[in-house]
Amino acid sequence: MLAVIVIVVAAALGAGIMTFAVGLPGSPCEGIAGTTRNFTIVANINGFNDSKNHQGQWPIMSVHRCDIVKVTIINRDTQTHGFAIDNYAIRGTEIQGGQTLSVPPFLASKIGQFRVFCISFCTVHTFMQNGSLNVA
Ligand SMILES: [Cu+2]
Repeated sequence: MLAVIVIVVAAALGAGIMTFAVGLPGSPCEGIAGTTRNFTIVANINGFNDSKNHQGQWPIMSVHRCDIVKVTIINRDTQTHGFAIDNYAIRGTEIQGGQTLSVPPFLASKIGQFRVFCISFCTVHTFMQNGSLNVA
């Protein structure tokens, strides 16, 4: 029984890695070789990429469906900031002051506009709630 459980877990983990690499069988990205899209977000006292001085959605990251998205966050502030993306990185991550962090790359398999926001309460929090990942 234990052996069966181990095999099932191993298969699930393997499938997880394959899902990341080529898309789930039968998924919209199966057989599609997307482009890797790199984005750099600088967090500081003016928000994400100066979002405090932008109206509406900012920053905006635009990709095509089935692209692989890599986001690097550079925190040039002294305080901690957070980073999350609806649907794709919902748990989010925190970046301490002065640190740089790369979000685990993900496959943009779902079309839509997904909110990008800070999850760590900070002095410019309200200016860090309306970024967007646009998957078209
Ligand atoms: Cu914040």
